[in-house]
Amino acid sequence: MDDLKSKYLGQIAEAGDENALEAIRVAAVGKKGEVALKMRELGKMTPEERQVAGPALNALKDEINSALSAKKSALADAALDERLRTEWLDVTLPTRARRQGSIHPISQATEELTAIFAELGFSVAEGPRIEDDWYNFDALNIPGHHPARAEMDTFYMHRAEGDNRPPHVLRTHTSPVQIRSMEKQGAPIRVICPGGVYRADYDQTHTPMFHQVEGLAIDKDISMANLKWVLEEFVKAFFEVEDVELRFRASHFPFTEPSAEVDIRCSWDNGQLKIGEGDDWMEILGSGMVHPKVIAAGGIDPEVYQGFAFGIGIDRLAMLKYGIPDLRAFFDSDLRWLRHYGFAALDMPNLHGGLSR
Ligand code: 2NL
Repeated sequence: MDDLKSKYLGQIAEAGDENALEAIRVAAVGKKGEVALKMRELGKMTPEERQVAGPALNALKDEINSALSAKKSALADAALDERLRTEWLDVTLPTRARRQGSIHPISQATEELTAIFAELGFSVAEGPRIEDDWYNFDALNIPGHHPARAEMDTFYMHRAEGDNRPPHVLRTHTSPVQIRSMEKQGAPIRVICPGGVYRADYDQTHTPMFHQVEGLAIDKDISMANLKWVLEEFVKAFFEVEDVELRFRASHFPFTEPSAEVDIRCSWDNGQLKIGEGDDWMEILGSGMVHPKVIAAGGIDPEVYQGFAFGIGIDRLAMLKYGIPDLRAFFDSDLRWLRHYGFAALDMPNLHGGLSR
């Protein structure tokens, strides 16, 4: 019996893993193990022998079992120590790069065109998006009966009962900012006014809020030749082309006389727009010589001063420059488009569903 004990305790001490331990358990104290065989021999013994051998076998069985479980937990501890030793994290490593937000294409276009006009001597002015109807319409020689004033086209602010202030509107162009600039600064003046404007229009090519930049230059001898040069310089710089050709078409705006719509020479080769060359023309802006009534509305003497003005849609400029075919890419909550065009502005977590694709 001492042989059995030292044999199995020795094997247990040597066992390298749980499988080896289990094999030892089966061989030693399993149903058909060596201790069980010895137990069966008890029947052949004399009662005296049995009284000694029985408890001794039980004690042996207990001893082997407790050696097995002690060894089992020692093996588990060793395995854990080994994992702790080999599996580790370097908490000082830099984190995975997070995609940063980036500028929206309309903001990008606004910054670029502002820098270009700054080089041409234009300062920048901003103003309120809610205007009274004098700044938005009357000062711009848009009479009370003009269709642009109708609620069909213009968003009017709700007015409480007894509110006697003049009607207020969401500005339909940034011209009111130029009127305010004339009032504040007087002549001579060279200013651009970029910003959001509102019209009650919504379809494939119109959104109720869009962006415009208007320019104004007033001095004692300003002509349409100055307008043409400024616009040429702007178009070349903005679209990054060596040369452009502009075409002025007679038009009408209440706030300019004469008025011209301006096209740039371009080509469309299987969907690819090239600016400055080709046989096509693309309208990009409206312009003209500021109407004397508008100069007077800005507090400047139209007998002494005259000037030019123009208005350009920024959203469309951005679409043309960055190759974005659908206006809705700017304003939809579907982020795939802006990402597609390299603008990841909305990739910030927790905004529009965060980083999900
Ligand atoms: C267009 C037309 C234009 C102006 C805007 C303007 C401003 C003042 C006085 C006179 Cl304060 N004119 N702005 C002039 C001509 C055209 O915009 O179709 N824009 C996309």
